[in-house]
Amino acid sequence: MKNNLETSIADCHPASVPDYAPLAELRALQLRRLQAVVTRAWQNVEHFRNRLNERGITPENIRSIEDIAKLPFTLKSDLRDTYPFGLFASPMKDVVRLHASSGTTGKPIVVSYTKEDIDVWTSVLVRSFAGCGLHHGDILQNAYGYGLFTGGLGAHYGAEALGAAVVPTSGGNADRQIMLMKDFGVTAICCTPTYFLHLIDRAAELGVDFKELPLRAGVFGAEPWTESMRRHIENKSNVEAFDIYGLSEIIGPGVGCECRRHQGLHIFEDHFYPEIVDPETGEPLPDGSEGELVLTTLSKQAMPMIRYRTRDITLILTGQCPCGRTMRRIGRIGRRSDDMLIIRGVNVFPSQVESVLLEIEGTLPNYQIILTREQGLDQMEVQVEVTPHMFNDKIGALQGLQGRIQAALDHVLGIRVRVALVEAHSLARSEGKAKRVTDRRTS
Ligand code: DLL
Repeated sequence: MKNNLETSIADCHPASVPDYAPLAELRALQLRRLQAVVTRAWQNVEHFRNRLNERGITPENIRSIEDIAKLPFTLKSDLRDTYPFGLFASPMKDVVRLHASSGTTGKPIVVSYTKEDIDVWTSVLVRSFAGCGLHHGDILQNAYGYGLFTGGLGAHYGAEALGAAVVPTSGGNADRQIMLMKDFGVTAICCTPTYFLHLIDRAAELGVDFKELPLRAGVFGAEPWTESMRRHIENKSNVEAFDIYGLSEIIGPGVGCECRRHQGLHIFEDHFYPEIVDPETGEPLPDGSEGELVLTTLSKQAMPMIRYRTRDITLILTGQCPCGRTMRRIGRIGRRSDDMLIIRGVNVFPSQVESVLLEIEGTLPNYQIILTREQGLDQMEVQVEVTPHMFNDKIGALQGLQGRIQAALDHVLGIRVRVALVEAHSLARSEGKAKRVTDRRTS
């Protein structure tokens, strides 16, 4: 018998609750869907067909779920190299939405959705929210950014389909967020965990006690966070804090989410097949071993992703969750195997900073990125060495250069950064591989 907490999902969508499917049924469904998605990608995506040809395999070679290991990986660079639409498996007339996320250089990576993809995305968010104990009647403030980022619209449609009343505040303007939360009697919030820490601090300054508000659940993700941040959030508010995971390449938020047992994040395995591989060799690792999460979309139409290397380091937890769901769980994502930084929920690669600086006259190819956290908010400072004659010039020239760098970085990174110009040779040189990033954010 499931307890009351877990039955809330059945209350929402009684006809489609695969979360508790018997394992044999789930594996059979996964195999059927894997065969279909591989066939779809093979027929419609030249890049993927070439990859299979190189390996001498065809979709017919996928006879069991374990055969997934025969398939080639997809990397972020594949999205970059086929920019913008090269991995689409649907004609543009069937695409109803495009989103984008930071690439490693100036161009973003682009993802697309058909109507069916949007319906799947909405359904996994309904299942995520329901697993957090949210339901029809909740008032949910959605402070994930709306726009090209998947967080805002993804969470929005999921919450609406659940039957919650959505307050689409998007990110920013903490004072207004707090006012609306109080005045509207908001019961649940979605945002990055660090933004919620910032709201807690700002509310205290405004004399608002989160413990006196009806706010009872927070669904936090888009960046790594820790158990100590969870404790801090829960001590300072009456919020039960949930970890939600996802990435644009796979669908957006809702690839996996914690349930009320808080023992890992259930992956919605009927749509996203998880594997863990050794980040160095790419060899599959057994459940329980830490490694890189690799995900395959089992039902994506517009842009199937086969064995996508997420670069997120985690493990697949062994055993079943006491909630009764059969969907496997992953542990918290604490780090990545590449150099991607997440700043206020936005993905940033040091190589993007480098490509901006290379284009700007007067800078030297030596820079440092300093990350700090002020009042719960991430700050990024880019220190850039400039050519000696710039420092000999008038102050106006330096200010002009600083403004140009600032504007170019803001444009390419999509976040506000501070720029500090420093004299040539004043930044520490490293003996080996350049150390570009100093991360002073503490959890
Ligand atoms: O961050 C989607 C999302 C929106 C997830 C809202 C959760 C909530 P991207 O911008 O493509 O998509 O960034 C994906 O963010 O590969 C992880 O490195 C990181 N990430 C996402 N969720 C978590 C989490 C969205 N719960 C990248 N814990 C991923 C740790 C996370 N890292």
